Amino acid sequence: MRPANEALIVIDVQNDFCPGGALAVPDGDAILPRINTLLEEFHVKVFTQDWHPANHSSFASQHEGKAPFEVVDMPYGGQILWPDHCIQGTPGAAFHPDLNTDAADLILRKGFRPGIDSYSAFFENDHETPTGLDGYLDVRGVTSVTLVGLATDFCVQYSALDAVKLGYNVTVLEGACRAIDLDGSLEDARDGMLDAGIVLDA
Ligand code: VGL
Ligand code: ZN
Repeated sequence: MRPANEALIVIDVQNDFCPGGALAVPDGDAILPRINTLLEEFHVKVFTQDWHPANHSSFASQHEGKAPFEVVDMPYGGQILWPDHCIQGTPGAAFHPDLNTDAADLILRKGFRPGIDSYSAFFENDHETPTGLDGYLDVRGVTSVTLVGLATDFCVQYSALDAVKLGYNVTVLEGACRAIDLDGSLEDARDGMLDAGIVLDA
């Protein structure tokens, strides 16, 4: 077992991000066996669940004349528009059936406010509105976090960068993540995470 001050954070391992899903990440389901093994090693285990209302403003369907993967200006900055995904209560929003969800201490839902997206497990995309995860980890005595899940270049990266800013030691296990990789976003994400002092491990 890992020391009690280390948490595993499993990001968005949901049907819509796996092959056949609405925003499928290539090979997204390949990480499941590894994640289930890692869950046995950590005392503190948090899952995040992307959890959008059907009219969420990150959906291209909510913007007249816009297509998925175009970018729009939102009050909090640029927002990539996505296909409708992870709609609250739908099968696409459920965790992948092979994920050992019984192992989770906390399941944290994010992206539920219609007007703002939330890639990070810690803050919504305005980089200000907290999800509450920092407080949870703090009261449980966590000082180091290991991140795995989907997608490397969006929710995993944003969570990792916020975790560093909040003072955690941060490791991303790339072998237990998969990327969307839009226009070089994976390489940008890796560079950004390395610059921030995040450990990228296999
Ligand atoms: C994600 C795009 C939109 C992710 C979530 O989990 O990386 N990406 N919503
Ligand atoms: Zn989303």
